Amino acid sequence: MISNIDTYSHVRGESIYLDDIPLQVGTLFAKVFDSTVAHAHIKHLDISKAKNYPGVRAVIIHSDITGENQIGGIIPDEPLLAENMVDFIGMPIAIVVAENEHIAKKALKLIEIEYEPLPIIVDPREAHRQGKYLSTPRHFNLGDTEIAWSNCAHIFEGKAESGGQEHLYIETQGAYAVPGENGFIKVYSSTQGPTAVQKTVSRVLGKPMHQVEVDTTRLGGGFGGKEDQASTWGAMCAVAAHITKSPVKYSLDRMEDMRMTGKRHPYSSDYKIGLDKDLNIIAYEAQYYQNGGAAADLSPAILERTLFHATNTYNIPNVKTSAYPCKTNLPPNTAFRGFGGPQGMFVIETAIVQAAEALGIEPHVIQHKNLLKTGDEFPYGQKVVSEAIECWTEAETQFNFQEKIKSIEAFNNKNQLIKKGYAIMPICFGISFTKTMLNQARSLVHVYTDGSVLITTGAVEMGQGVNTKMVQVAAKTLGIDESFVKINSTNTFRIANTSPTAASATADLNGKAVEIACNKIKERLLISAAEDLGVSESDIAFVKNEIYINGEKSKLSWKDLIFSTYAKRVSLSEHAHYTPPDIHFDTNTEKGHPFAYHVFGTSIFEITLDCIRGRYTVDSAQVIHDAGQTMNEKIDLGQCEGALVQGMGWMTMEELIYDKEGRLRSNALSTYKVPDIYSVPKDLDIRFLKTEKTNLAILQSKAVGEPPLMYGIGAYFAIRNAIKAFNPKALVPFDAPATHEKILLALYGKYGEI
Ligand code: MTE
Ligand code: LUZ
Ligand code: MOS
Repeated sequence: MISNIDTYSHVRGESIYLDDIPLQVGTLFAKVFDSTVAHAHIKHLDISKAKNYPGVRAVIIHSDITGENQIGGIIPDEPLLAENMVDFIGMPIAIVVAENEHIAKKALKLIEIEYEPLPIIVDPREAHRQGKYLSTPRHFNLGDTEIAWSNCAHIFEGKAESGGQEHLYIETQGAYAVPGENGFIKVYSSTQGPTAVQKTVSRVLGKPMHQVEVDTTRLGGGFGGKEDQASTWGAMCAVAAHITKSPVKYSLDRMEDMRMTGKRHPYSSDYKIGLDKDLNIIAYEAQYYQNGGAAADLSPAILERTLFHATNTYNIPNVKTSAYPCKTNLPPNTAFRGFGGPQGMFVIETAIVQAAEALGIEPHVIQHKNLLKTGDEFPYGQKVVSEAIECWTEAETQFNFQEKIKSIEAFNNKNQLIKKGYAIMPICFGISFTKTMLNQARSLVHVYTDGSVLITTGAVEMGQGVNTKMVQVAAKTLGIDESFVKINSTNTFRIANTSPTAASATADLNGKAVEIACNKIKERLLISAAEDLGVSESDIAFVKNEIYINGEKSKLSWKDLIFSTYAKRVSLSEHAHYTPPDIHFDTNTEKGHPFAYHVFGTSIFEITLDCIRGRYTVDSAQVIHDAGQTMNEKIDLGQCEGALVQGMGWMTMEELIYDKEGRLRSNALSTYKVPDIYSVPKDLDIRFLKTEKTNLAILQSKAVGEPPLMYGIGAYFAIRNAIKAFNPKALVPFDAPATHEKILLALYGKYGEI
């Protein structure tokens, strides 16, 4: 197993991000003039003073756009620049292009605007009451809940709220557009979706896609925030470069980024859960009100994934769920690690906890009883290949769960003002883009005459280690050392029509494409080696840069073979395409087989709550995670740790606050708290499930990017458990995040109904 190939340049500060690209002479800098009101007609806009300010080269408004003023990916409902309306605070209205950022900032202040205010909606339930949706609501059904209710021994109903989440990638959004000859433009973009940027630039400039090259070396984090929202800044720079005929760069400052870009969707949900006398969940209904913001962006797809994950890892025979994509006057919310799945899973966990509390039993009894088994059916029709019980059982035994409960009880009996709480959080996450079309990828592999190998894929490196995995796949397939393989930047001229690096599926899709290309080259090399060595192909193996005959090292090395094959005028390059088999989904019936496979896992959280101050420490998070047969333990462990803590942040401390005017109050790191090193569980013990089951993942190494985020939901319920240990009668609404303030109010029964 190799270390992340970026380690060396990262620690030396030598890795190249957007801001490290040397600028061409004559580069100009863009800044956006954005709306200060959440919903209004623009009565009057005057850019003349800004335009005449010394050092300003252009002030661009919607009418200057040569192509289409449209950036909506799924639904064309989002202008790049506002026309006569603004729909959220932070909506771009004009682009100032100047010789430096300082001048651009000064010029922004000279733009004059008058608004005629319109009613503002920030609450998704209010949008729902008014029938304001971004796309059509969706409904998933299994069995018949109406009949099932009458067979239930226990029925509970309630409401759950989960907040938004700021991506807070360390590298903010940005792009650098450089015009070339004959209308060609090259855009360096901090994007998860180079093709999305290419398409958007082509659309707003009115140029064919072959005139637009997008190049991405790596991102300082994306977390979904750059799946499609990077296109905005790429398009702005491209428009500005086109108009000024100069290279244009825009790299957002932190407050611009927080104000103008979308986040994880806040959800407000209703649920109803029914159990039989043996605690089998036999019916579940839920309605999800998704706070989508002012334009559709990826909301319809995110909404769908909420429904896919509505029952998390439980087998429920009767399910009726409805999801509403509510249109509000907030920045369009977007992809964020988990993509609506976490929001759905929080609601079913809430329902189970409410049922358990009402019945006076521990939630884990209900959770355990209802875990998915292989052969069960998801509400969307796919049959389960489950590791749910395996992960749970391993977690229980390896982390001495029963003893832990006893020692927590003993602790709580001894202590009045300090209480411990615990929760167990099993997860199940489907791997594949739910839009079947996006499940495809391509690779380009060149072997040079010195035996070194260069690969390019559609995958974007954003810290998740996908480039390292691609190098591993190529090296393993070709039987050479990883040091022989280099991976190139992601570039739309080398690899066309890429799906975004998203859905945790990047390594699978692109890795399989690399494997196919390498195997095709290897087939030709085998023929060549058999000729050179005078043996049959089936006797030959490529091992550690050498060619072996029946297990014996031959006189031929990898390098010799490459040159000899080149000399025979045989191609040493390959371009390959991969798409996973047998996936499909019918949105008319809402049934199908959308996922290549599922990832499972179980986390156990223990926390200690200071019941005077409402402060807590997370003592431990112990996890059994189903990584299949991991190809890189260090990288996968890093993904699990990062995702778990990011999930905890969403559930416990990151409080995104928009006021009634639609203004983001938590608009800087002084008012928006993200987890730091002290928030990390003191004992963070993540172990991989040992499994022999086969799957469709690359080299059997299951996708790991998003699933572990949902472990963080366990932290929320562990805190609740401790609150209840202190004050069993406390009415604690299910209203995440569980901030210290809310915890303190809850401890003393002051945190009423939501
Ligand atoms: N890890 C790091 N360090 N930085 C990131 O931005 N994004 C996450 C996850 N892990 C992210 C990350 C998200 S949202 C996804 S979908 C996956 O990585 C995407 O990469 P993969 O498909 O290669 O797992
Ligand atoms: N993006 C997307 C995603 O376009 N489709 C998905 O299914 C998805 N899932 C997770 C994260 N991003
Ligand atoms: Mo991840 S939310 O699929 O970028």
